[in-house]
Amino acid sequence: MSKDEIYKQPIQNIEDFSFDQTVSDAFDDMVDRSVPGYRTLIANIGPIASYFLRDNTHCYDLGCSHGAAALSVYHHRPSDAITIHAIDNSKVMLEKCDTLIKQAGADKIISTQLADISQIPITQASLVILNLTLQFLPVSKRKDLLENIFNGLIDGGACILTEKVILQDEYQEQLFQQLHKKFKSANQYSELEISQKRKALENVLIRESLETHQQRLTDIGFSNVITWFQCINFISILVIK
Ligand code: GEK
Repeated sequence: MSKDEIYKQPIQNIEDFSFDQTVSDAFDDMVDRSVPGYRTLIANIGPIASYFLRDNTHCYDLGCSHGAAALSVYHHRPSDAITIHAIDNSKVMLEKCDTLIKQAGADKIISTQLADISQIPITQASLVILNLTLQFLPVSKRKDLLENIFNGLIDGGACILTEKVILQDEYQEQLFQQLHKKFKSANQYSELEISQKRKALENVLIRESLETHQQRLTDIGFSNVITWFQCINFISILVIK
């Protein structure tokens, strides 16, 4: 795993963050050191999946990156009568995902697809995972995607939605921004790295509040919207049809 040193040196013109080769090379280190609780999320997605997966249905990992969530589901699958679709629109991220899936011997169960998640059909799904992905989709496209997921889920099927959120209360928002920064500093990111990365993400990762997510999901028709995980400003919700 390459160490994430992408923003270590001063950069004159900071470009918008994108999931290119440099990011793919450093991704596993980056996500571990930047997302509080990432390993806990991945470790729990599999067991949660095992509760919801049904034979002859599909599981979708949307914005799969290197396939960590898809592989967690794979390792906890209740049977082989499911297909896991690992989908990402970054060619380089998906190539690495493919390699890791083959290394795990999981390629009979997990199929990968290079696609924009706002353009894909979702059918006969018992579980859909959006682990830190919806935040990268333009806000205007989020409701359509979640409606597509709702329509593609079987009754009792679930969606795991993990997001970095914005807090509605100004004091709490500032506090959690600072606490997230402390988390990154504790993981050996310098002030420069933190501020340059923040700039690169500012137009790319658009946070919404937990309340906004909950309202949208309820409006779409999901019967249960339950927060099952939170670490600072990273929240994962279990949404059940
Ligand atoms: C994990 N879920 O390790 N269509 C397809 N993929 C997309 C789109 C889109 N429209 N927009 C962004 N992506 C992973 C982590 S990372 C989160 C998810 C992060 C993809 C993008 O290429 C990237 O691989 C992923 O979503 C977001 O459990 O890096 O903070």
